[in-house]
Amino acid sequence: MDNTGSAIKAVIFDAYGTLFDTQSVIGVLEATFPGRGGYLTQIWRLKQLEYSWLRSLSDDYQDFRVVTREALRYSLGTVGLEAGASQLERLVAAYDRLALFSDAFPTLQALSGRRLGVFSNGKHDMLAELLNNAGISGLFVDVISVDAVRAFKPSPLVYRLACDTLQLPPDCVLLVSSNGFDIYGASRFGLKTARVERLTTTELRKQFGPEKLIGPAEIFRTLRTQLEDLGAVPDVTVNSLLELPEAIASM
Ligand code: LAC
Repeated sequence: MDNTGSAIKAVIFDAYGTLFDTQSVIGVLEATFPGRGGYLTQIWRLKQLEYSWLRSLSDDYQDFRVVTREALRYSLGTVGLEAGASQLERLVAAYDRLALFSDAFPTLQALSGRRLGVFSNGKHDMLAELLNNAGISGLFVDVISVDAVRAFKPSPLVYRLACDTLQLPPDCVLLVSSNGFDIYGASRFGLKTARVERLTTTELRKQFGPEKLIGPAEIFRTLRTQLEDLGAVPDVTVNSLLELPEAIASM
């Protein structure tokens, strides 16, 4: 599969937030709850990840669709909204049709000589829907779901699963992710990491200041788009997936 002579033998992509834009649920939320789509989008995603960590740490695993549903129910409930079971399901299904970031498809095509995979918190059925709806399932050799070890990122169990599935040592696997907690976990486990920094710290800082109105989107960006300050440093940082093929060529 890989005839590039590179030290990197497989490139695995995080799904939610890296290949796919979790902010794209705003349309269906806004259509369902007019005037509330913006903040619901942020609370939902923040809570979804928080619940993944809570369930993983408490050894009380439920798959990512369940966690996504629970997080949405929590988000609606805290702001005084209700959704019936079928409406809740329809909203959760928005996670099956997330928008593919515009830099994803050309990058995956440019890397087609390599062994490419998806490595995600999503369970296989959820990932299959997502990849099929975006028309990119054929581009990946491996689709690795944390569900096999019943733990979520950044548990070391999931990075071990990735290496075991690929049958490769960690330093031959490159994880591509925009999620700071994923870069942190993968790097601690010994994987090579490429961080996709779509929003630089300099640009983020410009959004803040005494005279600026700060909303949920800005708070989300401070919490989920930046490198975690926990000591792990990615092997490469790119501002767009489009920079990835050249970055990998030099690894
Ligand atoms: C994923 C989460 C981290 O795709 O968004 O694994």
